[in-house]
Amino acid sequence: MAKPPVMQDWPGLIEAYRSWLPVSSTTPVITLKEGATPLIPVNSIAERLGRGVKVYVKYDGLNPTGSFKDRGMTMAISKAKEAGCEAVICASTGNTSASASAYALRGGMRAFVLIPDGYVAQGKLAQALVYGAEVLAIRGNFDRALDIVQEIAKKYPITLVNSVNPYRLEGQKTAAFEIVDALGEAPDWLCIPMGNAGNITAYWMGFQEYKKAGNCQNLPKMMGFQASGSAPLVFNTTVKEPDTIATAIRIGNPVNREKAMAIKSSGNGEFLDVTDSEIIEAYKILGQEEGIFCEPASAASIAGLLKRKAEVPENSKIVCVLTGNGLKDPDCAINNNDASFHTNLDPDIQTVAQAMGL
Ligand code: AN7
Repeated sequence: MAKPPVMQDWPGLIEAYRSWLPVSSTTPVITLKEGATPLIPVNSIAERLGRGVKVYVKYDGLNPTGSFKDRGMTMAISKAKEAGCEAVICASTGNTSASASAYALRGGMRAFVLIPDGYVAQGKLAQALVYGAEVLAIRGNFDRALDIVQEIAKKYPITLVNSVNPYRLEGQKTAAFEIVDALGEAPDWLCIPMGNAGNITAYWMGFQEYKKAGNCQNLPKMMGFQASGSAPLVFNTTVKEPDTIATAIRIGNPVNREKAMAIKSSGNGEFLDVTDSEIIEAYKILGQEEGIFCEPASAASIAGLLKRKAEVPENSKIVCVLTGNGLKDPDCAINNNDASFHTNLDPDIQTVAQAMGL
């Protein structure tokens, strides 16, 4: 009998893609075995598009701390460790802080995380606290927090692990490698939510490197989506008071703006905004029709694809990136679903059977 594939064989993305990454034999590899996330067909979305289109989601919410940030953080923290660093800092809408906290802990470093007070989803805040980070909540938004941590990292011997740290993008580009390795080619479209635009930049790097090496023949069209209330890249502006239910991408002044704009001006990218209600509609479709629970920011990739339905090429292959796990934001889930939830029932058979409609 053939031996089944064993997940334990997966060494984490630095080992898996070592020759593509700026690591040497002496780099200490700090890993939680991130990467190797599934590419799942989503027929409910494909059916809405018709014309032979195939749609997959790259479910990066299955990473060890529940988001794609782990791909970048294994690299950033390993390189920080290699450089002898003892503390890291980041600003975060939640996922970066969760990931930085976990990887810094494993690397034996302190983690300081600055977050916008009241605008980080419960699951993410819980993670930073559980992983023992020093959590600093400011009365200000993410953009302000990022300004502060950039200044602190300049002044003190603390390594910045936001996506201005180039090792973050190096790690994150492996998601593009995994997609090509799984499909045998690049998709026609890659649909992805944008906040600071680090991830879209990393994917673009990954696809380009693979194409150059002959691992794929084509490059995907990069479809970047932002929430309408926080869409500085779509409208080519800075948003002073960004607002959206998708708190992960509640960002008004993206730090990777120029890199994102370069993708767009090269003719390989298109940016579009999606409203909160379009995000929630996509979020519900994934939950109710696919059994896939992502966080609202991630659902922007599906919302954007559905909004661009008329432009999808016939028989194309599309990958939507689900950047974060739905469990991160239980409040959003509880407030946005169509489930029948019967509460305060008398604890007897008759009442329960009646509530069941029997
Ligand atoms: C689920 O955690 O910026 O365009 O501080 O958590 O690379 O910024 C999170 C961003 C998409 C946007 N989806 O990625 C942070 C943070 C989820 C996210 C994005 C984020 P970028």
